[in-house]
Amino acid sequence: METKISSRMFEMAKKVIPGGVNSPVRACKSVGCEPVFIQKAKGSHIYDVDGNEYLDFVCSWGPMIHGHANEEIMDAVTDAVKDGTSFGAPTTKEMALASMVVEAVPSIEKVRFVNSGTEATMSAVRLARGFTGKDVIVKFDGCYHGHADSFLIKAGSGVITLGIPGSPGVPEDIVKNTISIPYNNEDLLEKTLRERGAEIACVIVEPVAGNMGCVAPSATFLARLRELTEELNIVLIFDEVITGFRLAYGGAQEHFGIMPDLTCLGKIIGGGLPVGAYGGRADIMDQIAPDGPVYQAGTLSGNPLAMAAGIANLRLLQRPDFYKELNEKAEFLADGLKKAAESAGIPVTLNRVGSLMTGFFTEGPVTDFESAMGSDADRYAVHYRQMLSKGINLAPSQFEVAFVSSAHTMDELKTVVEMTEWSFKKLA
Ligand code: KE4
Repeated sequence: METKISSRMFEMAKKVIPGGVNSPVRACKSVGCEPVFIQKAKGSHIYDVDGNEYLDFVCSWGPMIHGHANEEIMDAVTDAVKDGTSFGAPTTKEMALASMVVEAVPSIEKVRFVNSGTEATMSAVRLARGFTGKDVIVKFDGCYHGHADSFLIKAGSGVITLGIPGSPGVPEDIVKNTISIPYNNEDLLEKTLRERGAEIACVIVEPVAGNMGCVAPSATFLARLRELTEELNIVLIFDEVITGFRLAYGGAQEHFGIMPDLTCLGKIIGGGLPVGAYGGRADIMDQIAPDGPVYQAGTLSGNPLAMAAGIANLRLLQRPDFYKELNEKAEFLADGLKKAAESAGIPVTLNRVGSLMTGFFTEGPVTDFESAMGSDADRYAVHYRQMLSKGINLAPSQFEVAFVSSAHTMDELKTVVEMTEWSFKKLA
């Protein structure tokens, strides 16, 4: 692949943007190469500034569940923009999308839109603290909830990839109220919640972890978490920024049948435009200003263009059999990758939930942060570069997930399996 223009763009970008990127993982540091600059995208493909074409499994980190530049979503945004871009006032579009979210997500009675997943989780935690009058929060090692101070302790995406345990700039005073324990460890969870329940405002969890790579909850983990938080007056927050509208139209909470008190959303509900949201029990949400004392605000929250894209995105998800077909494609791909590893004789643990998956370069099983960290990230880096050279764009980190979209065709997935077998054999 000729990437001269990307290289030149990267050098120029680094002069005016830290690291030349607006989000760390995009710098591709952990996979040992420079990022390519994307010119445009359509369906399952992205095209870089040197004219190279790639089959895309990053999908903008989740929003592009229908593939890129979907006609209905483009039309919805094009129509909306003719009426203006932002008013800073209520609109029917934000009410329409809020009604769709309330109808779709089992536990959400009321929802507030913000502009990113980070804003959603940050606001949900403040709300839980305000509602309970307690300060401590519990998260899980390897889970990432955005870059708000309270979360940057053994976070997942970005922090793990760059090997930063927490982050400079986060005051000790903040993280002293954050407890981080291993994912799927029910004994330690119960011990922690019972010992410190009187101080714990909330537990925030990725119901399927996507930021240490794909790690599924054990058969009993989420139910146990729900039982304990119910008993101990602790708000349970599902961070469904990745899983929301991805695992099912009602998200992971529909998929697993577990009802949290608050849910954070992002990515898919914006159809590629900046949106986040937090919602849940009305008695909790009513504590949010202006009706309640817990403050949260945002200039562009509920932006009409983003709302239009989100409405179009969710409408497309309502097609009968959408998730069945999407998950069948993902299952085909995952099975093919497993067979490719077996055929090449290299240890790969393939974790998949719905249309989210990660191939960990380790014997496995991978059930938490520690076992995920046992993966050979250097080997993944070689695999990433080899696949990119064949026009297949994987996540530039062993500790992220691959996303399948409805735009990926079976023929394309067959090609990916073939290229994977070629790459794995070169690694063996
Ligand atoms: P944003 O602030 O990036 O919109 O959302 C933060 C966030 C919150 N919760 C979960 C479960 C998330 O996965 C994320 C962000 N995901 C990463 C990728 N794993 C975004 C990619 C990036 O940081 O550039």
